[in-house]
Amino acid sequence: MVALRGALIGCGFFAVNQMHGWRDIEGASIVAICDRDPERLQIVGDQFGIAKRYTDAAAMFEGEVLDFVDIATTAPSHRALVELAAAHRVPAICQKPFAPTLADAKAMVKACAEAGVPLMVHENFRWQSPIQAVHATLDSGEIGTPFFGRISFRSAYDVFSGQPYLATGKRFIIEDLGIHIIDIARFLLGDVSTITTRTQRINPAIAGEDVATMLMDHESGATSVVDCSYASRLAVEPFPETLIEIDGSDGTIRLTQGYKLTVSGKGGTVVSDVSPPLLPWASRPWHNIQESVIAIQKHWVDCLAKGTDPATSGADNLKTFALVEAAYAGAASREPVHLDALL
Ligand code: NAD
Ligand code: 89V
Repeated sequence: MVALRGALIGCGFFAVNQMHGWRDIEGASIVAICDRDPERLQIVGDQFGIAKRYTDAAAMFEGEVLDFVDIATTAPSHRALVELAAAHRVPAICQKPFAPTLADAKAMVKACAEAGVPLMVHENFRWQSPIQAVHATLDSGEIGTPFFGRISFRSAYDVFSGQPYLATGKRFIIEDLGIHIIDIARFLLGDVSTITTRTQRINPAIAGEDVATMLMDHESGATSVVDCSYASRLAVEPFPETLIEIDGSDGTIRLTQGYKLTVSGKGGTVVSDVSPPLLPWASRPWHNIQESVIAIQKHWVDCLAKGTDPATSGADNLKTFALVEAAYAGAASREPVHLDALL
């Protein structure tokens, strides 16, 4: 199989994981990289042996023949870069959060649809193996029809040292982390019709909210609570584990700290260890997220080969992104927000 020729834009903190992922995936390789910061370009270029280096994305699209581009910059640049890819008819992966606003995200989906190129949002949390295990259990019918879910991420891990920009934005936990947890809720319980949100800022040293509690009505009739905190000091720091409770008509699922999955269903109670593997290049505690990077990138390569839509296509991710916008609107108004008005 001829490897797809990819390029990566944005050689920052998280892109290193994506570069490791691409190095391990058969069927695709990164042939060029771009960062407007020459220092990051040199660090990542040298680490992964990439000779073709650009400080300007437009010059890279002009100079290279590409099968896809992987955009790993922060949100303010996403729209311009995705539109550039679409103008060159190059399929694009775009990191989360998809864009600064829902209007931008919709324009990006439109640009790629009009150019006839696939667009996937790098929404990787649903690809974590413990989350996939919960999804497979639901699919098996073991607990019947789910009617309640709690998807929870509570931590006091210092995310600001690796990603200093997280401390400075007016928006923090919903936009950066809640977006993943909301997406997991959609993945497990289906699309959402209404969201009610409360936010708090506990850490006085940051600009945005670091606690968010969201109540969601799913179109299936299920109710979920999505709760996120970076202000919760626990006996054993759980970062970056997402904990899950799902109750169904015939049983329950519990994903508890330490990657322990307990399923009480039609066949009795089964407890299993669903810890993610520690890949050779990964490091604890990030290995859970790092493994999901390679999983979503493999999915992208499969989708390009088969001509199918990625699970987290741009169009799909509009529904996750709209929930983020709705959560902020609802936190401000203290009223429930209906999603159909946004989509
Ligand atoms: P970062 O600031 O460390 O890196 C971004 C890089 O992009 C920088 O080196 C910057 O110079 C470069 N850049 C910005 N605009 C550019 C442009 N127009 N052209 C070329 N280069 C440009 O940020 P980060 O922490 O690596 O985060 C990047 C993205 O990844 C964010 O959207 C963040 O939310 C996301 N992220 C995702 C996960 C995940 O699990 N999916 C985890 C961490 C971060
Ligand atoms: O996954 C992310 O998007 C990261 C973190 C886990 C720190 O929230 O920004």
